[in-house]
Formats: sequence, C-alpha cells, structure tokens
Amino acid sequence: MIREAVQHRANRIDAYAINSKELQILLKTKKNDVEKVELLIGDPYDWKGSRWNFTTVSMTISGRDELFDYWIANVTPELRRLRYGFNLFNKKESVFYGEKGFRNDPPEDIGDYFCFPYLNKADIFTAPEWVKNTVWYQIFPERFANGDPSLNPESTVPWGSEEPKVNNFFGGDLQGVIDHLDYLEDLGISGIYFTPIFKATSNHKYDTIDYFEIDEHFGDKELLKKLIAECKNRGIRVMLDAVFNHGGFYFPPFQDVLKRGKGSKYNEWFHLWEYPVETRPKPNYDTFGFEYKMPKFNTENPEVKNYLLEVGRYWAREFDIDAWRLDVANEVDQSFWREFRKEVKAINPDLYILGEIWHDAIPWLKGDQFDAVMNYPFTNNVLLLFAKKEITPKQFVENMTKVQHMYPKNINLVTFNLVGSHDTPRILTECGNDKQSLKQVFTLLLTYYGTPSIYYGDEIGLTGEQDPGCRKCMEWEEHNQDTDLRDFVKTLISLRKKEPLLANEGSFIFLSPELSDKSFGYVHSNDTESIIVLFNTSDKKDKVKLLFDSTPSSVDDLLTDQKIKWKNGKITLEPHEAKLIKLTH
Ligand code: ARE
Repeated sequence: MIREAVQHRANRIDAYAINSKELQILLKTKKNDVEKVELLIGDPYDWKGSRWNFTTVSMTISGRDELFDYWIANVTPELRRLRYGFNLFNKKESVFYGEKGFRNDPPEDIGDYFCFPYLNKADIFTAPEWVKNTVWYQIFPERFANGDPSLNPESTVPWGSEEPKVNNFFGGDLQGVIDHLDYLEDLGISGIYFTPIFKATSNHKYDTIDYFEIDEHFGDKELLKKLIAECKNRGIRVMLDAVFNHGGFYFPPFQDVLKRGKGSKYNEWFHLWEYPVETRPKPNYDTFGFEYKMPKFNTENPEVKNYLLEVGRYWAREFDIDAWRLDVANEVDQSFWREFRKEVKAINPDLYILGEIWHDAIPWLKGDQFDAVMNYPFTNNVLLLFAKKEITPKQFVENMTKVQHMYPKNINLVTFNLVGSHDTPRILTECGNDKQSLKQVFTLLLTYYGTPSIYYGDEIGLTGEQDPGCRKCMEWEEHNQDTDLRDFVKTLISLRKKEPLLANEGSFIFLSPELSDKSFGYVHSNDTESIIVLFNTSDKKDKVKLLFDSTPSSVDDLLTDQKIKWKNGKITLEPHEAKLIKLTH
C-alpha cells in the first residue's frame, strides 16, 4: 500500500457538515491501490474502562482521477461530535490510519483518531437555496441592446457597425435590457449577471468613478429599479458586479491624491509607494495588473472599508439585488470579505456572494466569505476536451473528478459554471465554429451540478476572440441568429427546470473513466430515478454498456422525448452525439 498517497485532514474540507446533522468524510488514496476502506467512528467521550467504543462504516468511491481514488462516507453522530479513523485494506495488507499516522491495528489511544469536535450550526457552509435552481445569463451592458439612443456617449457608432475595440461605444443601456426581457424569459434563464453598471469612463466600467451612481450612458437609478422589478415579475434574479479591488483613475479620492500629494486626506486609501504620485513612466503605487488607471484600494484602511461596505449594503438595501459578483476577489484582504459577508447577509440572508477567482479558492469558501466562485477550472477542462481536443474523455473525467473533489459537496451545488465570459474568447470560436461540439458543451453546462451561466450571444452563435473581440454587439436580427442553436439551448434549460435531478437534486457520479475511449458520461440519481448523460466526442459511432443492478421500469430519451428499449444497458451513440437518458427504477 502506498502510504505516502493516503491523505486526510480534519480541516473542514475533508470532514465537513453538509447539514445540521450529517458530516461528510473524504479520504484520498493512490488510484487502484486500496480495495476497501472502513471508517471507524465513535463519540469522543464514549469509553468503557480504557476502551473507546466505536463502530465501523464502509466508505464508497466517489470518483477517481489520474492519481487518486476519492473515498467518502456520510455519518450522523448522535451528539454531533466525532472521533474517527480509517482501516485500509488491499490484497497484501490492512492498516489503520489516524491523526498520528499509521498503526497495524486500531489504537487504544483516542488521540490517535481524527476529531470533528462539534457540529455547530453557525459553522455550516450555507449558500442560498435558490441558486441551485438558477440558470444565469451574463450581460455586458454596453453590448446587449441600445434601448435609449438619447443616452449614447458622443463617440457612439451604429449598433454592430464595427468590431468591438478597447475603447469604442455602441450605446448599450439598461433600457435595452428591459426591452429584451421577453426574449430572456422565453429562453428560460432565471438570473442575470451584469458586468459593472456604475459611473465610469470605459465601455466595460471596471474603472469606477462613482460607486453610488448608475453610469449616465446606461440610465439612472429609477430605470434600474424598473429593470429589477420587471425581472422579479419574471422570476429573474439580478447580480451586480462589485469592483472593490481597485478604483478608476478618475475616482475623486485618487484624483485628490494626484493633485495634493502628501496633502491629500486620501493617501491611506491606496497603496502609494512615494511622492509625488506619478503614473508615467510607470505608476509608483499598487494597481490592478499593470493598469495605472486602476489604483488598488487599501481595504485594510477603515475609511475605505466603510466606504466599500456601504456600497455593498446600499445596492442590496435600496435596490434589493439578489447577488454580488466580486471582481478580482482573490487580491482583496479576506478580513474585508468576512465583514462584507456579515454586512450584506444582514440585509439579505439569501444574497448570493460570488467571487471571481480563477484558481483553487478553498480559503474563501469555508462559509465565512463567499458562497461560490466562478468555476474556471470547469471552463478550462471543457475547452481542453471539446474545443482544443487536447485531452481524451478519460482524462476529462479524471480532471473534472479532481475539480469536483477540491470542494465539499455543498459548495459544488452552487458553483458558478461557465463556458465563456467577457474575459475569454467566445466558446464557438474556441470550438472552431463547430456547432456539434458547441451543442455538446451546452448539454454539459446545463446538465452538470452547480449553477450554469450563459454568456450573452453564445446561445445564438456569436463568435469572437479574446477581449475585446468577445464583446461584440448582441445580434437581434433573427435571420442573423442561429435559431436552431438557440432553440436547443432553450430545450436544455427547460429540461433542467423539469428534471430536478439535473439541478442539484440527488447524487452525482461520473461513469467509470474506462467506459470508452470515445465517450464519457455521468449519472444523477435518487431512490426512484437516474438520469444518465452521455457524450460521444469522436467522429465515429460508439457503443457503451452501462452497468445497472436492475432493469428499469421505463427508459426515456429526454432530448427526443421518446421512450426507448433498455437493451441490458447497451447504448449506441452517434458521432458527436449527446444523450440524456432517464431511467425510472
Ligand atoms: C483590457 C485588456 C488588457 C489591456 C487593457 C487596456 O484585456 O489586455 O491591457 O484592456 O486597458 C477590465 C476590462 C478589460 C481590461 C482590464 C484592464 O474588462 O477589458 O483589460 O479591465 O484595463 C486576471 C484576474 C481577473 C481579471 C482578468 C482580466 O485574475 O480578476 O485578469 N478579471 C476581472 C474582470 C475584467 C476586468 C478586471 C478584472 C479589472 O473580469 O473584465 O478587466 O477590473 C488566467 C489567470 C487569471 C486571469 C485570466 C485572464 O486564467 O489565471 O487570473 O484573470 O487569465 O487574464
């Protein structure tokens, strides 16, 4: 047994509460090295003489990636406290593994066992339930629709008349969104994520000038109230974009620093290195990236913290928004985010806090900061398989299994899955304009655990390279839209709404990575039903065999809405076909 590969820490990631009674315990071992794992559990105080009283629970494999097997078990300790350890078995040996390492047999000393001291409700990671049933639509307001030309910036060019550039304007605004809510409602989305809408000079508005004003070219507060009310009438949630890592160059306190230097009362609002404060040849202060026009906030400064916390409270309190997306969230200090969560959740306990973090975000997901992060690891693996075709279906399953086990299950159920955003090339462009691959990508996005997000225009086949190319004007002429693709996406959204198993109900597991060299799949299941989602990513027909203990009482192809015959688990997949098969047990 490869003991070096046996990994577990009682650190709220490998052992965590999934509700007020139940703990999930996770153990990693080298792939195919361990055949059986028993979890030894008992109450930390339940002694008979010198012997600690424990029972055993079998652990099951929740997935395997390139290197590891992931073992899980759910336990409900009667008094919500637990000491536990692992008995590992393979053909050659059995060994106990606990907090002090390996032993030949389960030790007498309770100090050798891991400890989950007490399941306090306040420590349970809780994200808003409604997120699990939300399908998001991301809107870059300057490029969605021009509903009020009287608001156009001076340099506005006609809609879609030229390629998007770093600094051109087409006049998109909030009225344009209101005018197209029927389109969004018909598509079936139930949440809109707006990139920034506050007063700023750029077309992307990440260079904020005034956090308490709507940009004049987008509309005003009354119009936002109307938009939010119209969305609520349609059951559509609204998420705004909070840019708290940095301000814009023309943010008045920064202009004051440039003007007054040492005499400014705002010097502690930023990370200034020396005086005079200069932008050329390079800024002598901290910025976002190398952008001298985006001075980084000193969020440890009480004045800055109070100012930005009020921004967070204000739009939640006065406009009843449903969610905040937090820009460059990983570069703001975590003490600020802990206070942010307390403040905004005090106003709306159901407000969804979504951090923009592209890497492993577990430090922000322990329940005291964010509810979720944008799941770019999901995006990257989708691109590697369906667009770049650099990995096999087996490697895809292994990579996605690794991502799945980076976070506890209750975090996964609200993770923000996306296949494109305003910061990435368009998914159709990444897929080489191959609509079949794109349809498989949308099938994955809309049948996977978590909360899916569609970037505006991807559903009608917009293309575009890296920013600014991915920010083309939305195409409203139906003859220029791929309506077949749009209707396919609409069907998938409708299925996700109709089938709770597709929207985070029940259990999720990948079919074995060994299923096929052309196809992969996963299964959502509960006691009475299973939905199997299969993808043949090759140019050739593929036959796979699904292993199910019993013959289902009925089998439905959810995409064709036809009943199909269960041929002892044998399924044929056409080239580049995705199948959704519902088994009723
Ligand atoms: C654009 C161009 C730049 C150019 C600049 C000139 O992209 O190449 O130098 O214009 O003005 C906003 C605008 C961008 C603009 C940028 C800077 O939307 O159009 O740049 O401001 O002016 C990393 C960060 C992540 C960040 C991305 C952009 O981790 O937080 O970089 N995303 C947010 C927003 C952006 C926004 C900003 C931040 C700034 O979503 O839209 O940009 O407020 C890897 C790394 C990631 C990295 C990612 C993308 O995957 O892991 O960390 O994200 O690549 O580069």
